[in-house]
Amino acid sequence: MGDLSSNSNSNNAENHLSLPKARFMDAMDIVQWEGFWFEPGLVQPAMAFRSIFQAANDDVILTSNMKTGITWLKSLCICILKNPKTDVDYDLLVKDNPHFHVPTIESTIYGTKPHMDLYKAPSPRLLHSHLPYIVLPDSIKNTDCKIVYIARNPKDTLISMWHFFNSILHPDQDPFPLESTVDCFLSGVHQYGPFFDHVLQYWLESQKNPQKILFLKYEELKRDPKGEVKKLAKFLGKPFSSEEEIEKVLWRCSLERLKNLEVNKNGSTLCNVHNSLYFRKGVVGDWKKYLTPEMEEKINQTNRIKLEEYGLFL
Ligand code: PAP
Repeated sequence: MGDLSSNSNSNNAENHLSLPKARFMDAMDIVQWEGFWFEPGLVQPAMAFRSIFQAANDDVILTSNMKTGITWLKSLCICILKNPKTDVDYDLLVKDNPHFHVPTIESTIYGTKPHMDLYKAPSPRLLHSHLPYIVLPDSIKNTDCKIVYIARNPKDTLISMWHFFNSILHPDQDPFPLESTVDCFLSGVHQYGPFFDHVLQYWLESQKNPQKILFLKYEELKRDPKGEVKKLAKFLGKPFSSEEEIEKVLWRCSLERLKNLEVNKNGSTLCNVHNSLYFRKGVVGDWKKYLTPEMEEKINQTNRIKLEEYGLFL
């Protein structure tokens, strides 16, 4: 089995010695903090984020578990908030991958030294976090900044994760068996897991405070892109002024277009992960090609117990 551990793990060993530990897929150590699992090197940056970060009222914080469509959401928000309206041909997405423009706070900011100075970033700041709601800094929860969460059907999320982990293995390493990947996913012992608790926390918070947290579903974005993107822009206080504007944003952020941009075909942004790995198929129901009926039923059962009970259908 391959080793997915990052180099930063040993540097932060002292920060997680007392935390519960497990192995993810026999390939990577993970530790539990505040009820969720993280690669060890992420715990200290996540703690720093929680204690140091000061949100501003006009910040926009995107949040997600892994592989639920954040690259798409980042792209859409870049177009809505960052591309100047006065220059309709200017397109930040051509210059860099969306993960470059919208840093993932715990890893990209607090996981590097010296920390990037977030306070010099132009307003409104557009940032992202994979962290569960429970560990977000109080200043995010207590200021007027907005949160947008993107959720995705657990079966497609799992298959997307499985492909991603297989694609970063060394060529001589065997792919991860799907069956044990399903077991890890359902037991919650994976990066940012349990998946279901992560989604549920944001869902419940968005129900309590819909002005502050917009809860989007990947499948809805695929089914009704115009309607969902209109909703997003309105929530961000930047409603579209014409149908053409919406069409343009959707085209700019389409998977086919982003995948074929030079910067995404050949560049790399985060931890030497090749940009092309963020763009695969983007098909709803892709899981049908891979999961057995038994695996499907196990996931459906967990979905029913964990999410449908709370009125959330993914
Ligand atoms: P991350 O957690 O590594 O950042 P994230 O962007 O959340 O990944 O999810 C990746 C998924 O979104 C991939 O799904 P797939 O494996 O099922 O294909 C990827 O293809 C999909 N994706 C990326 N960009 C887009 C886009 N512009 N439109 C639709 N889907 C997209």
